[in-house]
Parts: sequence; structure tokens; C-alpha cells
Amino acid sequence: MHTMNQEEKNNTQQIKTFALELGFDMVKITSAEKLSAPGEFYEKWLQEGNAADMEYLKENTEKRYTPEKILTGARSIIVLGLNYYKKDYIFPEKFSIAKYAMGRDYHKVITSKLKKFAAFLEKISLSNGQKSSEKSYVDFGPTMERAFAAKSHMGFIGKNACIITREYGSYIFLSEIITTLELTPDEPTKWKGQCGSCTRCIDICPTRAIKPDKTIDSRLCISYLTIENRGAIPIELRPKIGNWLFGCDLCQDICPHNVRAQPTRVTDFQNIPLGTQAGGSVELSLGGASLGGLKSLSLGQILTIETDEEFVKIFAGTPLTRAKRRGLIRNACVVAGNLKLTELLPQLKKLSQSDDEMIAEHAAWAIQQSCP
Ligand code: B12
Ligand code: SF4
Ligand code: SF4
Repeated sequence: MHTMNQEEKNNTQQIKTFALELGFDMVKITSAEKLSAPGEFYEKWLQEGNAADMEYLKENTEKRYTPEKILTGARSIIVLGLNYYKKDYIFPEKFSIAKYAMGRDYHKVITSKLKKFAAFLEKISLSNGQKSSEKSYVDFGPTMERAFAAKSHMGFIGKNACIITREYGSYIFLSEIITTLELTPDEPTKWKGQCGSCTRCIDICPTRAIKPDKTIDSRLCISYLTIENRGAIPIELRPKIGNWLFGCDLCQDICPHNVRAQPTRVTDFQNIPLGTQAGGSVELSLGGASLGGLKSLSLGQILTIETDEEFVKIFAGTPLTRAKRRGLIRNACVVAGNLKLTELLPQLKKLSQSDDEMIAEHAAWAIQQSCP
């Protein structure tokens, strides 16, 4: 029994050291037991329609809170945090992109680390003489990442629904490895982060998407409307989107816990050159201007992307591909209308004649906003 505990401790220590060596900023361990209360909470959130059209959230829901359904014999979960904070770019046209999207796609950055982690776990399990198995996820996997992170004591859940850490505030990506290895779970830390009577995130959210139970109504959230949503943006919500081209950080930027945010160490999250990730450098120009880094992107350039192939060549490797060409042009129309960028009227007029009904309608709306 004692030997087992010692082995558990050694494995836990080795895993934590390796996580930091791989460049993760935080690593915590929790047991892989089913999360019954968060599971019920999740099902209720779905039933109330809060997932909007994100169909993947409605499939295999039990898996999301039952690790055993993902990996037979699951014993522990290694919860990993990667700090992505950086100062916002000031785009010439004064639009905004959420911080998480201002560099190389985090799914790619983290997946490559998780692969190295899997090889390491195989090595330690073999040296212990007991073959373990693992399943690792970042974001898209069927796992309630925030609930497991909260249970691992990585941070607390704020009223804005985010995991807030003592070390980095809330600008951290989560990922996790579910393993059959028996590891020592982390104990609660002395720091008891909390919101107290603060309501800043709720007050600043332009669309009132934050609910009193610390969940988000995706149907109202700018992040959903500009990234995951494939259809039109409801007209009454368009003015509230303000200058957000892709995603939204308002409920995090306002959070007093984020005074502790520190610049990310990940160079991949710095300014990413556009048009270079789809297999070598692509000779492309956007709207007459040659492509530079994401930092030099303009709405005028987005409005002139004509084909999906061109869009993919330009944005490959960045999170912006998630919105697809139609989505990004739709968003650019909304922002152009909200900022009344009359210099974009020629591009908007052309788009208002588009065969694509959604794009034509958003462009016409933007023209109307710019010259009422
Ligand atoms: C769907 C989704 C969205 C949707 C819905 C958001 C939402 N809050 O539910 C949309 C598109 C709107 C969205 C937006 C964003 N997202 Co998102 N999203 C997800 C995804 C894929 C699933 C989230 C989900 O299941 N939601 C349903 C609700 C019910 O669950 P939850 O919020 O995850 O967690 C709740 C429960 O766990 C509960 N809970 C926790 N412990 C306990 C214990 C008990 C006893 C109970 C009863 C409940 C309970 O409290 C949590 C908060 O409500 C996760 C990745 C993943 N696989 O988990 C990323 C994830 C949550 N998103 C992330 C990010 C970065 C964002 C944005 C900041 C991006 C941006 N800047 O535009 C915004 C933030 C919006 C916000 N304030 O939440 C990060 C969050 C990291 C962090 N520090 O918290 C995640 C974890 C992705 C990642 N791998 O890093 N997202
Ligand atoms: S991301 Fe923006 S729209 Fe969504 S809840 Fe936060 S403040 Fe509201
Ligand atoms: S802004 Fe205030 S209420 Fe919202 S998460 Fe931060 S501390 Fe909590």
C-alpha cells in the first residue's frame, strides 16, 4: 500500500514538473469521478436553450461530466492552464478582436504540447510496469473544462462564468488529460478568490448575456454571435456589438482580478503573419495592400475577400478561420455600420449586391447606419 502511495506521489511530481517544462503555466490534478451537480447544471443550461445553435454541445452530454464514459478506468485528470494575456492591438479603424484570437490558434499550440505529454505519460507508466491510457482535450472535446478546473482548485468561477486564477486572472486557456493513472489530487489553496458584491462584468455586458447563475446565454453573447453563429446577427443586437469584429473581452477586461494578468510567454500568441500558415508563404494582397501581420488587418481588406479559398489562405493557423469567410464579412459589416465608417461605402455597396443574401442584407444595414 505504502509503495503504491509513493509511486503515486512520484508520478504526480514528475507530471507537474513536465507540464511546466512543456510551457504550461499552471497544472493541477483532480480525481476523475463523475461531476453529478455540474452535470445537472449543464443539462439545465442546455434545456433552457442557452447553447443556441452549437449542436456539438447537445450530443453525448453525459460524457462531458463523466470521465469514465470517455476513458474506461479513468482515475485522474491533469488540468492544464496556459496564460494568453497580451495588450490589445490598436487597429487603425478602432475595431477589436478578442485577445485569445490575436495569435496562432491555441488549439494547434496546445495540441502539440498535449501530444508530447501523452508520450511522456506512456514512458512513466511503462517504467512503473503498469500501462496507462490517456485521452486529452482542449476546448472542442466533450468535457466540462471549467467544472474540472474549479474542482482541481486551479481557480474559482466568477460571475462572468470564467475560471479566475490567483496567478494570471482569467486570461488562461484550459486543457486536460484524463488518465488511468492514480495521482494525488491537489488540495484547496489558501487563496479564496471571490467576486463578493462586485457586479462589474454583469453591468458592462452590452447584451445582458450574463445570467445570475454565473452562466452565459449564448444567444446574446457577442462571442457566440461573431464566432460560432452561422446565420444573421439579430438586428436588435447589432448596435450592441459595437466594435467587436471577433469575440468579446468586455466581461474579463473589466474584472478587478485581471489586474494580476501577466504577458504571455508564448511567442506563437504574438502577432501572427497572415497568409503564411497554409503550407509556406502565400503571395497575396488584400484589397491592394500587401499582407502583414494580423496587427495590420483592416475591415476594408476583409470586405474584399471574394472566395473561401482566399479566406483560408489568408487566415489559416489563426482562430479567425472559425467564423469562416461569410461570418467574418458579416461581422465586418456590423462593425463598419456601428463605427459609421463612410470610407467603406464603396466596398459595402458592392457587397449589398452579393448573391449571398446574408452578406447583402448586412452590407445594406451597414450602409443605412453610415448614412441614415
Ligand atoms: C460553448 C463555449 C462557449 C460559448 C458559451 C459560453 C459559456 N460560458 O457557456 C460561447 C461561444 C459564448 C463562449 C464564449 C467564450 N469562451 Co468559451 N467555451 C465554450 C466551451 C466549448 C463549452 C462551455 C460550456 O460547456 N458551457 C456550458 C456551461 C453550463 O458550462 P461552463 O461555462 O463551461 O461551466 C459552468 C459549470 O461548470 C458550472 N460549475 C462549475 N463548477 C460547478 C460546481 C457545481 C456544484 C455546479 C452546480 C456548477 C458548477 O459553472 C461554470 C460557469 O457557469 C468551453 C470549452 C469546454 N469544452 O468546456 C469554452 C471555454 C469555456 N471558453 C473559453 C473562452 C476563452 C471564451 C471567451 C473568453 C472567448 C472570447 N473572448 O470571446 C468567451 C467568454 C464568454 C464568457 N463570459 O463565458 C475558455 C475559458 C477559459 C477560462 N479561463 O474560463 C474555455 C474553457 C475554452 C478553453 N479551452 O480554454 N464559449
Ligand atoms: S463575452 Fe461580451 S457579450 Fe459575452 S458575456 Fe462577456 S461581455 Fe457579454
Ligand atoms: S467583474 Fe467582478 S463580479 Fe465579474 S467576475 Fe470579476 S470580480 Fe466577479
